[in-house]
Amino acid sequence: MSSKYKSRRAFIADSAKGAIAVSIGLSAAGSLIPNDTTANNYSKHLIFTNYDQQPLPYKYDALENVIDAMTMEIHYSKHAATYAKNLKEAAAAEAVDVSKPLEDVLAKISKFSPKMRNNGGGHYNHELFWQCMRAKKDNNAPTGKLAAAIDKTFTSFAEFKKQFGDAGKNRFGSGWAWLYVDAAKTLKIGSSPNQDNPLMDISDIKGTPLLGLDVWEHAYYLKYQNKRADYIENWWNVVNWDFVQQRFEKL
Ligand code: MN3
Repeated sequence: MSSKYKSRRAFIADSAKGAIAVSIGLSAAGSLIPNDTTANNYSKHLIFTNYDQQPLPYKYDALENVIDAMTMEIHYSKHAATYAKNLKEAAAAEAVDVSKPLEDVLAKISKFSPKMRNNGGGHYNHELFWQCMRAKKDNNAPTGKLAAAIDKTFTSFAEFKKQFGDAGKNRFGSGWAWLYVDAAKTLKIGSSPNQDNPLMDISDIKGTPLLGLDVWEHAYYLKYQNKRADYIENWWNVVNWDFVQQRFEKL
């Protein structure tokens, strides 16, 4: 628990109108995101996450041969559902206005509890992750402006996949690999531990995520066991490049 969080909670506890006081505090700072000192490259066009778990955009067996149906079912209905449930508990306890996008909280996550950080990240990351996938496709690759930007930044799609794969393979323990856009509008590859992500003010890598890969063991262990590299290699076949490209073009 950060000292900032303790003081914030103490403030809430001391105030008979805690929720009102906090909401005034937020509006006094203007919108939570623009002109923020964290300098996250946060694009309002990419706000999409609310606090409720959204329906999976395909059936559990849609990614079969890459991610098996049982893994998808447990991952979505147990792991991810629990992040959403715990996030809402944290939001209630910390007087967060859940009618506003979750991204607002992530950008100032250092001011909230570890429960908010872990479950807010967990919920956001998984909501994005499901959208980043679709049924297996041959010769699956980005097209258009995103393909051109990837070639320009990483020299080729093959080199991009190698670097992104390395980010996932080299993440020790649990975490995520990301393709994100930084404040200078440059495509970047990075990874974050646990359920952190580039939107968070505490993150070592900062920007707007375009594509995320879950490398927690729960994402692949039933089918791949210890072979994370095989999971990553197969995962390229189910990446929804249309979705990633749409995000890129909205920036
Ligand atoms: Mn997961």
